[in-house]
Amino acid sequence: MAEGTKYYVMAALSIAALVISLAALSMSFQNAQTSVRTESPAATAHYTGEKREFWLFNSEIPEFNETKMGMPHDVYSMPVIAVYKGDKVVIHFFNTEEPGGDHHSFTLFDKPYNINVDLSPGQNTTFSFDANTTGIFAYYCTYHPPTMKGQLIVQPPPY
Ligand SMILES: [Cu+2]
Repeated sequence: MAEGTKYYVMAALSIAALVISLAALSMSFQNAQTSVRTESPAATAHYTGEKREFWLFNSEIPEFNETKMGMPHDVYSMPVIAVYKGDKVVIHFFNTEEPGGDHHSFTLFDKPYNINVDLSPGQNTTFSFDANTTGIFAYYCTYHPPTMKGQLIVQPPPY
C-alpha cells in the first residue's frame, strides 16, 4: 500500500471512531434522561402496606421474688410491636406454661382496635388485624397486671 493511501485509511478510521463514540455518548445521555423520567412516578407512589408477622410468648423475669416485689414475674417476650399504618399484622401467640400453669391473654381495647385472645397453659393461636389507625396502643395480659404489658406502635406510612 502506498504511503499516501495509508494516511487516507487511518484518517477515515479515526473519523469513524469519533462518530461512533459521539453516537454512544449521545445514547447514554438519552438513557440517563429516560431513567430520570421513569423514576418520577415511583417516587409519588404511596405505601400500600405489608403483612408483618410476630411470634409472641409469655416470658418471665429471672430470679424475681414476686412476694417481695408485690407483682407477678410474667412479661411478654415482645414489649413493643411496631408497624406502619396499612400493614396487616399477624401475631402467633403462645402460652408456654406447663399443665396446671397460668392463663395468659393478649388484650387490646384501645379504640379502634378490639382484640381479646385468652390462652390456656400449652395453647397457641394465630390472629390478625389491620393496622388502620396510627398511634400507641397498650396491650396487656388480664391475668398479670401490671408487668405483662406492651405497646403496639402504628406509625404513619413511610411514603
Ligand atoms: Cu399473663
